[in-house]
Amino acid sequence: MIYKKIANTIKKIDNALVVTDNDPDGISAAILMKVILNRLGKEYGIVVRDHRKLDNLRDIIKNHSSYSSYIFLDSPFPDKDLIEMATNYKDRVFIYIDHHKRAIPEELPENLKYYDIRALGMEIGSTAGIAYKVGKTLFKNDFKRYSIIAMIGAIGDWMVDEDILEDFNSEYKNRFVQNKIFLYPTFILFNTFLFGNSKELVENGELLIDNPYAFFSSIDYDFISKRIKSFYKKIANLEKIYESEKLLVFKSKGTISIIASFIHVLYPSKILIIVSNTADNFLEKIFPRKYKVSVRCSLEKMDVGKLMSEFTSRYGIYGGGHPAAAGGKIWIKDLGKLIEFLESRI
Ligand SMILES: [Mn+2]
Repeated sequence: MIYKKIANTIKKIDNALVVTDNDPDGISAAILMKVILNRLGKEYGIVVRDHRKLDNLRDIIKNHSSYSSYIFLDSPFPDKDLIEMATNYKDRVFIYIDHHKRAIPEELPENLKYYDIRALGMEIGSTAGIAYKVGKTLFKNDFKRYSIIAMIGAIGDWMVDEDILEDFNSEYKNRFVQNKIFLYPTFILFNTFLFGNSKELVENGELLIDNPYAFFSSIDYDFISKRIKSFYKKIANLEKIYESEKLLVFKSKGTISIIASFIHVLYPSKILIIVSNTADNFLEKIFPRKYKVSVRCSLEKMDVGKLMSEFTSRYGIYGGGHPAAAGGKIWIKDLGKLIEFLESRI
């Protein structure tokens, strides 16, 4: 079983740098991985990468060269970069734990442990869910109290699976859940993970279970309230630029991923695209040329992650993601082409 394999791989390492995404799934996965590494007595460090910039893998390894292994969580670095790193650093182990990829690369170096549950053809769940199941493989029912952290990550990616829900229901029955409906403590915690400072959350997250008072004292509530305020302001300022029977396109001033997930709920039968100007240098700030793009879609048989990677490999800068939630970067002049492309595929 895959979780046992991952557990065995982690047992064998001496130390690790954990690299994770800064969204609720990445944060939760990193917290669970910390609990696992702590209990196994491994040394580790953690880097929270900004998912808007797919940080250069080379720099991460170069800046953290004292580690003999690296654990990537919810961090879909391109396969060719992963393989290049593993080939260049044969004395180190690269453990790739994710749920974004569609296929396993044909030639894997021995020291690249490739655990992408989507590529492996397993039932799709969150990365936090993978970390949770690894923890449960190792520490059995004693790990169940961390199921609430797995829930938060899974909700963040809209991927709550039966196993986690069952553990959560049994562990927290009469406290958080009734008839499988997540009552408000889970939502409040989820918002903390969604709008909170990801670095702080990763640093203190396990205290939520081990010492709740210390956890809540560690939260920067001003930071959260500022982000929530700006979130609603951006929603109020969305500008509709295209609408058809199945496609809806908005332009936003800044942050688009959370807005897209939120707005999509209100238009469940449409593919939703949100774009926002983005600049890679000073000149582009004055003369915008690129859009950040976030796509959401719950139409059956559509895989917008695949479509975005197909489109951006032809016209865009980069793109990809999940069947129901994808993103990328395109040239502003190509937005019409993207709309045309998606209309033709619908
Ligand atoms: Mn994820």
